[in-house]
Amino acid sequence: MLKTQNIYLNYLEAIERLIVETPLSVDELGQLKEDVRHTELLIPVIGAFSAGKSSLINAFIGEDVLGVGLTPETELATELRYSSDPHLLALRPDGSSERLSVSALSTLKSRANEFTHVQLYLDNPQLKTLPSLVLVDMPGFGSSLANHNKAIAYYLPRGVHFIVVTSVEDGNITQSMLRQLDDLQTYGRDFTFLLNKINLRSGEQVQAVAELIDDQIRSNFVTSRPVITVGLDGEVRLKEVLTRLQPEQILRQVFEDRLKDLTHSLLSQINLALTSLKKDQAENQLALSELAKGIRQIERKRDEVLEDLRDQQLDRTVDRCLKMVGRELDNAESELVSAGLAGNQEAFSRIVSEVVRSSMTRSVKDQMDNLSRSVVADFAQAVGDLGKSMGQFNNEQNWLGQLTDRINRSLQKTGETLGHWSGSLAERNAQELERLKKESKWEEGEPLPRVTYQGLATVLAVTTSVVNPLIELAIIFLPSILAFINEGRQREQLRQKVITEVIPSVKRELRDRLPALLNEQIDALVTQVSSEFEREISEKQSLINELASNRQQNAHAAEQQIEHLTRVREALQKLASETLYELQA
Ligand SMILES: Nc1nc2c(ncn2[C@@H]2O[C@H](COP(=O)(O)OP(=O)(O)OP(=O)(O)O)[C@@H](O)[C@H]2O)c(=O)[nH]1
Ligand SMILES: [Mg+2]
Repeated sequence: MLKTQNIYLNYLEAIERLIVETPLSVDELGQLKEDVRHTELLIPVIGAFSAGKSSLINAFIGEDVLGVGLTPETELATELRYSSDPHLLALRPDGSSERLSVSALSTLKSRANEFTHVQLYLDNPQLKTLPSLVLVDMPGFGSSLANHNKAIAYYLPRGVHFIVVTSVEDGNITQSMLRQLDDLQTYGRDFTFLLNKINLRSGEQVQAVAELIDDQIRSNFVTSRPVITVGLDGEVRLKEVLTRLQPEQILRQVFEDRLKDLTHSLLSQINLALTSLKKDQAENQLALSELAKGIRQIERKRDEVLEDLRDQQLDRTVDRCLKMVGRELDNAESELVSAGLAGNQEAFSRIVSEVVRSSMTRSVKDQMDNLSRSVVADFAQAVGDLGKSMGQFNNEQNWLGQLTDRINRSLQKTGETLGHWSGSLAERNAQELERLKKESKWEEGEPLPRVTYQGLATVLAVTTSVVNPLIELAIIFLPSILAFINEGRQREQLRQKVITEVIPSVKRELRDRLPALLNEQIDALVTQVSSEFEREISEKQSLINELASNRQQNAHAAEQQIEHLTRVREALQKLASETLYELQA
């Protein structure tokens, strides 16, 4: 475990002890502890087939464990971890796994379609020195399209940092790679660029390629980054890259906001409790009835928002996404024609699937960003009166503003970087909603059942849940429109075919599928936002209620409780400033 993980766990446990004798509650605490404890930082190694990804990892660990070869070799993404008991687990889509010996790794290539990925446990000193970092050997672009897509779909939202390997033989960054890098950028993921196999070229040639690549990175990405050259020194170079990653800092980025939010929530509960204890019964009753009104307003608003989204926004969102995909497919026209002329169906399909992925990811994410912000603002406006009355009651003027910020922030969270999560949150939440609908015999038009979310349906989780099934569908229907490729056409004929038939039919297919997928995810997002507001309000209700019932039993208790809560507040503030605000690496 990393140092930061230990510090954060200790912090959460200290909070647990602090609040044990108080009416304060934090639902999130248990889950947060679990997440901190089990977090691993996944580092996928990506690149074209034969770029030397597996060889590089083999060199780093000093064992020839991963399969290496001139044809596409790695078909299943393979995670490497340390264990004193060497073995491998091949994981199936349903979450179950098959335990095998390490030597069985090579036999899995032919069974790739049975599994989602492989976890390799090696008794290896190099891996032992990498606590919480998990290298992932990825299939290259050029492995079977279905397997490659499966790996990218799984690791794009989960990887925290990507190592991008290109062979000096390629001469530059290919279109495929540029699209992949674009996806990383959309997901807010950083990467390190390695120019590999430099021992195959002269120093001058390597220099020229490195400069060209540097230009490409500069013109395609906001920030430039060094191109690291690797020859026969892979072991040392990869180690340097990993050392430079600063896992402690990545971990802080993943958890710091959640820990701060939890702390703020507790401090604001303490303030509310102190106010409530000092006010008389009538004032407390008034606050309670305002809070109850707030909950009703949120529920009303939720149905209104959902209806508006379905009736007004959905079509517009679908149109915007499709327009973007259409434009990018048009841009890829000459690339598509070349693949067609070469009679390469696989390459043709790959380009279509990559273009759809990167443009869809970007446009769905943009749309969901806007949508989630406007939904949060709608709910905040719906409880504007409650905001004012809480301001008066508790002298907490900006409660609503802070709540809005917190919800917005958590929707923007990278969310899924936690490697142990099996499915996306949005998926889990959507399933939960379905379960509750069935259980309550819900019918169209009725308010949706309340889902108690275990975490947030973040914008990225939602985007992933829309884009991945779309890509899978795209791969399934593509072959039927690609039969013409083998008919040996001229360039101009092919171009016409691509423009008038292929691109329109891809768009048609997407138009058929996108609305249902979007609709489902928008529902999950709105339900998520409304339940966040409700949770915050009902937390206040139960706190005031509990204090009131305690007070009826024992009038002296109020004084003692005020004293105790004041001490808890001091201790918490001290602990928080030591752990979250002064922590150095
Ligand atoms: N000359 C030279 N050859 C290398 C180097 N690294 C890898 N190779 C060769 O390149 C070929 C491909 O290497 P792999 O490690 O299988 O490449 P990969 O990126 O894992 O490929 P896939 O798994 O197919 O995506 C093998 O024949 C290696 O021997 C290098 O640094 N220099
Ligand atoms: Mg490989």
